[in-house]
Amino acid sequence: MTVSFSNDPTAKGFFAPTRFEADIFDCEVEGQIPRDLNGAFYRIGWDWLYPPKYTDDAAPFNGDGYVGMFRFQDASVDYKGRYVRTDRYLADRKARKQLFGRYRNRSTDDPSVRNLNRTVANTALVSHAGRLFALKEDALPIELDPDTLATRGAWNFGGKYDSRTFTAHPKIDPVTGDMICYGYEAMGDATNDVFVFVIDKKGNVTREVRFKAPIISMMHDIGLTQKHIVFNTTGFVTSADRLAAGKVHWAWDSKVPTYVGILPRDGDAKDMRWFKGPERAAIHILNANTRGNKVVVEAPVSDGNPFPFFAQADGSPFNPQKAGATLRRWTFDLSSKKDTWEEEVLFPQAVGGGLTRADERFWSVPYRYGFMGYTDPARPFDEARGGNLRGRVTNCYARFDLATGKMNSYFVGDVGALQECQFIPRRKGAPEGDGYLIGVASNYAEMRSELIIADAMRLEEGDIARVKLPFRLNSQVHGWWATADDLPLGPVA
Ligand code: V55
Ligand code: FE
Repeated sequence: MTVSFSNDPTAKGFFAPTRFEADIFDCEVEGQIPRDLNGAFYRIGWDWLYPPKYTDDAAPFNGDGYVGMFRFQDASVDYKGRYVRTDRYLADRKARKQLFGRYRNRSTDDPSVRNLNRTVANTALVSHAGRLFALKEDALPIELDPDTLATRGAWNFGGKYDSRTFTAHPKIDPVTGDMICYGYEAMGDATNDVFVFVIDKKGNVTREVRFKAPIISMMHDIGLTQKHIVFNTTGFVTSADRLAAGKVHWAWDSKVPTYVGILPRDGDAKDMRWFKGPERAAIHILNANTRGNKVVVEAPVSDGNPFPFFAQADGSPFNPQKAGATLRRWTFDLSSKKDTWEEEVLFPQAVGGGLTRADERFWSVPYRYGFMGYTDPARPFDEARGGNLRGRVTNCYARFDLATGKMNSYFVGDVGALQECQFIPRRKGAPEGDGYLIGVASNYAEMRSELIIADAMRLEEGDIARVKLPFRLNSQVHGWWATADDLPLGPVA
């Protein structure tokens, strides 16, 4: 069989699949890696082993999971890149071709693999109770070896986790170490069941709550406070009919309201309170707090479909004006009888792809800072060296100060684009936001990737080091930082 990616219009140039695995001992570095940066930055995204079967697939989100690790120690860094050995990847390798069909639609798979776990595990990572997991919201977590990145297989927490799916965005309560997680479409494709779990710091399931969502939609992330868990629906909807018709799992329906369910952490499904609002996409949640009778959620929010590769349900064209996300505050008043909430746009000048991160030691507790990549159209872009991407690349990282309303920015330069940022505390016990902001940058002029390292408190001064890889990295979705306190990290090779 001839391998050709000509049917995937997104797999071109810098975005062509890389299809190799890599080990670099002692990477080339420009600048000085801080000596107190000790641990592993893991990143995950997609990289097609075999081309998608269909040109109308939601190809970016359907590609094989590929994980990278930047391992920092003694002011040096090593890099490792591996495919996640999912059941799907292994079946495709054996067949030497793509056996799987459209995004999250089993009915489009080759009959020989209809009963296989078809997850690509390409979305996010989490470490908890000494284990590292690759996540995608259509399946159970896949455990990885934190040193070698070898795939250990799906994990159901000793059998007590009985949802078929597991979110890409579990939250870890910094006070207790509990992991608060859930699966939507928990009873299978196109079910409105959501199962919520608490997993203690030893890795045991200690609590489960089951509820039914008002619609079947992508419920990608949650807000966690010390008192509540906030679940929001989106306009990405599906149905058994849609899946039987062989379509991509989601279509965006502009007529679907946004429902937000607030569950008390010590409550049951009957204690859930639902609110209803206009067309919105809050795919990722920065952080949330309960303040008296109010639940406050801060998140990058857009007014419509943020992803051009998911079609509009009514057949209308993708609307880029409604796709950009700004950081907004949603306030829910639990003492009011109303089923609506207040929305405030906090930083209208920073419009981005919605990949926000917190200093996660402050998840659910009072916090001050948020971080997010965004596009500053006023910054220069060198089209002669970088190509025709002016105004379209994520060229800045912002640090939002939610106490003062001030924003500080890091600019990547005139031939680059930034992937999701990662905040790393300078040391255990450092104040909130005191540390490093790192992330992978695409260098379009030199067709290779760099890991930039900036001081999170001095973003406008530029990076303090760049780890220069001699090749392009696959497109990242999310990253995760872990130290030897989180994972049994062995000695650096
Ligand atoms: C997201 C990403 C996914 C997915 C569903 O960023 C949602 C949101 C990379 O795959 O399947
Ligand atoms: Fe996500």
